[in-house]
Amino acid sequence: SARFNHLKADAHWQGVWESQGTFQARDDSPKPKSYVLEMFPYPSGRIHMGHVRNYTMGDVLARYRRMKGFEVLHPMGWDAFGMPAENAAMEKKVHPGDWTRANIAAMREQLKRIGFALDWSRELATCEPDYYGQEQALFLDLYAAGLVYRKESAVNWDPVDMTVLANEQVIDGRGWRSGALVERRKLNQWFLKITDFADDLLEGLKTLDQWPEKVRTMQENWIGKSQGMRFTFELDTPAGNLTSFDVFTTRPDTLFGASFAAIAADHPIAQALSAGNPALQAFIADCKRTGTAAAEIETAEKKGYDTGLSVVHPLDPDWKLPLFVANFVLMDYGTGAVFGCPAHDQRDLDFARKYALPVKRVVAPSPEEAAAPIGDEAYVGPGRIVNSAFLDGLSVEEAKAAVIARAEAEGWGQGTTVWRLRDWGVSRQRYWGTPIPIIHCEGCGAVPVPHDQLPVVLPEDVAFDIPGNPLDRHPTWKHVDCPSCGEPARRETDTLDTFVDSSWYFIRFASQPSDKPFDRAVAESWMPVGQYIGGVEHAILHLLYARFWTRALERIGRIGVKEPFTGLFTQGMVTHETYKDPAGQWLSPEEVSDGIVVATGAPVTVGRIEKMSKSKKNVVDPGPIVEQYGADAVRWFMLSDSPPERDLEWTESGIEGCWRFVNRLWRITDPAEAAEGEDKDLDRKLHKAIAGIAVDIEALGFNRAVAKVHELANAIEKAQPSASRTAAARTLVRLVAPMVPHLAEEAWARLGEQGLVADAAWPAHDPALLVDDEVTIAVQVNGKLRDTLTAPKGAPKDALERMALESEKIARLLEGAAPRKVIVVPDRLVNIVA
Ligand code: ANZ
Ligand code: ZN
Repeated sequence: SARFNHLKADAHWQGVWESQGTFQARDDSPKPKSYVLEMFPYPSGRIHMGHVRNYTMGDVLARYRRMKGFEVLHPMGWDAFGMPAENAAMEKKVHPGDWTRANIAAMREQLKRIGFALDWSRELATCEPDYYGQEQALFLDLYAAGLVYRKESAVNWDPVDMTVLANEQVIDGRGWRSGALVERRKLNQWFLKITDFADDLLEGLKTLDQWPEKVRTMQENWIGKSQGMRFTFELDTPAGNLTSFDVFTTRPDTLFGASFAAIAADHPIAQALSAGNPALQAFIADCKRTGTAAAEIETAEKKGYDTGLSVVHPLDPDWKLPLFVANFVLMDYGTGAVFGCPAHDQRDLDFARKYALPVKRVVAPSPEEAAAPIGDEAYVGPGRIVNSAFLDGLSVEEAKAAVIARAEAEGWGQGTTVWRLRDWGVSRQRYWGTPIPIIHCEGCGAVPVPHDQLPVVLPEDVAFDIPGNPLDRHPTWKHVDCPSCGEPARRETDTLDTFVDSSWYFIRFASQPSDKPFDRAVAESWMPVGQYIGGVEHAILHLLYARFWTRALERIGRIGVKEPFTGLFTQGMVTHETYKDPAGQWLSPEEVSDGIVVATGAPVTVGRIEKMSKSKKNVVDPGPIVEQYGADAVRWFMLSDSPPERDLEWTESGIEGCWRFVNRLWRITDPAEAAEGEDKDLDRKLHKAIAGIAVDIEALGFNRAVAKVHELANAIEKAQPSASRTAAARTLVRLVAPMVPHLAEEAWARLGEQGLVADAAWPAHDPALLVDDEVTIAVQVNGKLRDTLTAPKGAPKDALERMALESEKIARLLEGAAPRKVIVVPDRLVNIVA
């Protein structure tokens, strides 16, 4: 039939793949293995266009690799713990588990409707005890190995909701839900020793040459290795019994530009000075009200309290620097104390301008600028040291080394390596997460839950009508006997950060026995993930935590892999136009037609093209689109036009165009009757497409692959009937199979081919046909035509001469004698004078 019946074909082939287990990955396969993974979704309720784009890319690669003879693991699961389920519980009075599982069921059906080549037999959800129980086992193994510890640490506390807030839940210093001013509170929390691996995580980045440069740089900066110096400032007057304190700097070269010293609000010296000093107490309390997010501290107004004390400059005993307590100095970084150099640090400059402190340049980008004044911007670039006694004329790096050498020789400081990376705090005071498998006993301390008592299962009967952690106020759950001494004890009521759940799910996909987290040998047969695809929003934390967790498992001997993802691709977003009505309210695309509001006829203002988001109402739900146009048209749209790393604008005309093209493919892949004859030009185009599309898919250049399919389709349509044309039309089915698999299966069956196109081999290309323009060269011996050669157009003279002499016929004629002379006319002939 002329039209591709997508409704029938989609359902039919999805059913066939499922019933035949086509995409089930076999652990014991003799084929080489390939692991293709997309970041698993959070089960928010519906699949969105971003998911469709992400999973379509992975799907094309997975299907292509199968055709290339690999045993492919391409699994799917659910990152199912987290806040939104608890929010739904509070707002809609539905249990987080019910909400989550219903969402998973709905989203699973939606994904199946798009025909992804997924191994559903390995599906997992992190909220189920068979997953999180194994995570608890791993957590305890890491605990036993000393990679987990507990310490007191500051959190953002919402005094109205009586809950701890994540940094992103603090907006302008207020709780996102309650609007209350957030306080800093100290709580005992669990930490994972990611800092133990800082050097290795940094070094490992060098091996990840199939990761985007940008992501590697982001990770490098997050780990933040820097060379610095610690040194001691002597106080001119003691603070309580304290007479000195240490500062940490990454810029010892700027020491002659110092104009003040500053300590954190919770520094012991600030604490000592605050006794009997209400003004300082008030200042310290004010500092504590600011959140802990670094970005917040960066943007917050710099404030200080002048202690009236001063410190002695270590390079000049007569030079005194005033000592402040400052809100931008953090207690848990470096030593909680700094020297301020306003000319070369922006925070220090803002601070100095506010408190009228001296600003002295000590680094000059050029000799002419040695005395150039500093305006509103600190100079942080390279240059030569000025105004700095024995350092003058040195470069920044030389001066650092010189100051460190002097400090070490004189005994007031020493060089250090410092990391920006902190240990990973994993405690969350929430219900919907993996319970931390620890029991607190008054006599024994923190006792691990014995392995045979895992999993520690979340209680079902919890209430969300009052704020706080439901686990904490559950009447019975936390009351248990100590596994060690048998006395009454209390369960840990914190749950794990959901980033823990996503730090090893890819290993569990590879192997999921019921009695342990994974089987080492099986997991290693699949790992590492060869191609990981996901959003750039996970470029730092998720990827770093997964790299850490894998290394931690490697260290305790559980797996012989350190880098979990050898290839990484971060895809762009799906965008859409935005619309507003005359009153300035956002309108959804369905409410708009031809520039007017459908319901009222009022004119519409078309706004910017932006990432699809609920808040701007510019979301297009893939569900109905798939029904209307078919899975293949939607998949084709996702791959077309934009390079996959760039944003892709969703348009109605775009999807219509894709639908038309799918129908065109349906017609083209039906070569009517067998025709005779060769069409060299079309052969060449076909083989170029075979080779080129393979290269493009391998490089995730899907839009280029799509363009090549278009070119080939045009060429086939234009060609006269011939055996070449028939072959090209038949081969085209396999070339588009990874992208539009339903159409391809249908066309494959129509051609009378055996089995599934999903199981067919990728067509082979003939390298000889890839040569662009060929010419026929006449080869003469003593003026007589003896042979012809096919050579690339424009081939150089010496190459043609060599080809001619290597020809069998010619060699026979010359009988080993060297030619007297060879005359070459490029692109035409070679005449050998014997
Ligand atoms: C003097 C100086 C001069 C600095 C200069 C910078 C530029 P990164 O690179 O992020 O590691 N610092 C040290 N401890 C701090 C703390 N607890 N809270 C806030 N700031 C702190 O930053 C290191 C620099 O941050 C250190 O180097 C110190 O300021 C500041 F031209 O020392 B610097
Ligand atoms: Zn005990």
